[in-house]
Amino acid sequence: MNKVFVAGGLVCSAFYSVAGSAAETVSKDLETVVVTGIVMSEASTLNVDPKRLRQPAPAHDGGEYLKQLPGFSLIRKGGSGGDPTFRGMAGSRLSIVNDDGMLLGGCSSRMDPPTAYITPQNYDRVIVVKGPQSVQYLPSAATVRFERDHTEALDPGLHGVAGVSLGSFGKQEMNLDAQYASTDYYARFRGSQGSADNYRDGDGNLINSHYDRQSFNTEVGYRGETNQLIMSVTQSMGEAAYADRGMDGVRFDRRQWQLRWMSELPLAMQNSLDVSIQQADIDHVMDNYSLRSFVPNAMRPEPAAMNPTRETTSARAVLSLEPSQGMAWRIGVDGSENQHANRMSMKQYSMPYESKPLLDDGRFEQRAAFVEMDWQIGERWWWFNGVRQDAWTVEDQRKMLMPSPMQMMPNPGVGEIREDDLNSGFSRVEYRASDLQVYLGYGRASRFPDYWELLGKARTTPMGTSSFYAESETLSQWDAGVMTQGDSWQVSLSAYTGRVDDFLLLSAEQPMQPEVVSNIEARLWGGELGGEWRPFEKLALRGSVSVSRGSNVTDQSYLPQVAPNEMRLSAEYQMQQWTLGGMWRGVAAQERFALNQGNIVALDKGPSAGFSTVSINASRKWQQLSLDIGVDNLFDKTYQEFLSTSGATIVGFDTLPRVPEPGRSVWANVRYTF
Ligand SMILES: [Cu+2]
Repeated sequence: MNKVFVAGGLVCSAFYSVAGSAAETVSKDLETVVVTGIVMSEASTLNVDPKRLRQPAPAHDGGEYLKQLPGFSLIRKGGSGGDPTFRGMAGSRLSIVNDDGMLLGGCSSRMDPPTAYITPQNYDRVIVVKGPQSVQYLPSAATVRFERDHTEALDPGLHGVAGVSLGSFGKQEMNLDAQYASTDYYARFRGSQGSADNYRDGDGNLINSHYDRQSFNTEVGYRGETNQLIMSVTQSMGEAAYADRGMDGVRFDRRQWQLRWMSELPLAMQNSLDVSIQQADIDHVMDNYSLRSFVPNAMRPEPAAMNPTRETTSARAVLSLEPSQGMAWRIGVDGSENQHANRMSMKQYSMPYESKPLLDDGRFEQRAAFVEMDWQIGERWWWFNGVRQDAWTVEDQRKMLMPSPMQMMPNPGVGEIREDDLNSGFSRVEYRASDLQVYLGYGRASRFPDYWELLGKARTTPMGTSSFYAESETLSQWDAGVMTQGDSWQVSLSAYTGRVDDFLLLSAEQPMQPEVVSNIEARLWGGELGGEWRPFEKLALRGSVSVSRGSNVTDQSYLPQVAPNEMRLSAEYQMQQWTLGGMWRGVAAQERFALNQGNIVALDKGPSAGFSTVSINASRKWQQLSLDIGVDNLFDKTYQEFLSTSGATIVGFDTLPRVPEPGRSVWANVRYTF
């Protein structure tokens, strides 16, 4: 098409600056047949299609989806809303970018990580930048971008995909992605509806885990010769039961709109300007009586409910320039403001929370400027660089603190404001030939503490004061990798070693008291190894191994919430019209833990046993129709992931030490492309 969209692609990923790179072409060919297991597209970045099914069954939220990728794990809390972790890093240590915007959940107990609002099937692409090797978004240990394609050529008329999934434990999901385009204008609608009943583990234990969610996105756009304008509105609703806590989420409402303008400026060089603004409102309610039985007692005669909300406004502008062949610059600014508020009732029958005012409890403001430069320094050598500065302001607006469920006290720090300026950056050298890619990079990511670390749940510091002044943490990390391939095989390895200064560690030191936030020094290392071999055309064998390690240097102990070693082996065979696949997943025991320490999502609860599971699937296509069927946890094993949270005592359910994974489940998915 025209130039602006070519340049727009540069904004997406530094990698695509290498026009028509042979390696990219090859890996895309491999990707088209991948149903089970993941093939690395590059050593430093993962680029996957969320519409393509993975084993296990089609994921219903972003966390469940990411769990399938090497290096990722999930902190399970029930049937949905799990928190993804990558290389032992969770919460704000992962930047989750949703169509170029940042979205923060509202729940002070972390029922709604950003990925809880993401329906993977409604996106076109998921890109994971491993390590602090990008400065286009908030500095973090890894950047995960869920993206919709705004740059593909428009086919006139009506086109889209409709899908239906059914599975064990009452799981059902419907998706529709439809687009209508004329020469210059288009409209696109994406909707999904999904629900599930409580699942059972392999022993038949019922887990409080049902959910019901809907999500709708409408986008209208204009695409001219040198200008592109996009408006989009998203609304999502839901409710979810939790197996690990005393409350369920009865409302997860999100309203979001976004305006984006991409343009080519009349400059002497190839360029594009990408400006976007968006606003998101989250309204969340959790209680202990709507989705579970409430039993009154002398201490708690009535049920309780909480209604936290967050309003986020964010904007960004990025100018991409190509002053010469083999050189690309991205110069950008971004900023965001979010206001969190809350109201609650411990006597929901006689004094419902709805009758109370919403009270602001924290306000965050962030401004940043960044520059990235891609420079081709030889026929096959590239040098990538970036620097970024963030300025943060946060206000503690909590009038009252609730150090325990039965205790309220005035907040001595109300109205206090703190500011911080943080510097981040990276430099990476890459060698890129069609059969070999190698990279070595060093990055530094300075992260300002998030709402949960500073203001959530009246947390304190080791000195006993409010955690509002906990230090920002800085990750300094080396990342290296290699990817090589022959006619019938491919191998990739990525490895990292890093140091975190002032790592924000949460620990529960006394029961029923707020957690303590301390700044420690941490060390990290690990990596992912993956490969594919096609002994003959119809058979593909794949494998991956992930290893993550972390240590707490200050206390001479392990870093908590780091997943154990994991291996996946899968096979895929073409038999006439059918593709048959199977996957074996083995997870080692975890003996490296730090009891009662962790992050804003969960704390370590002790060691975990190793386990392995097997899943199988089959798929076939008839022109526009495709069918996928599968069985997860084929042998109905009872197992728990190390990172699962501990089970809560809930009427009608057994109390389990860790939330178990689902037992055997059968699923089927039908998709129609038009
Ligand atoms: Cu909640």
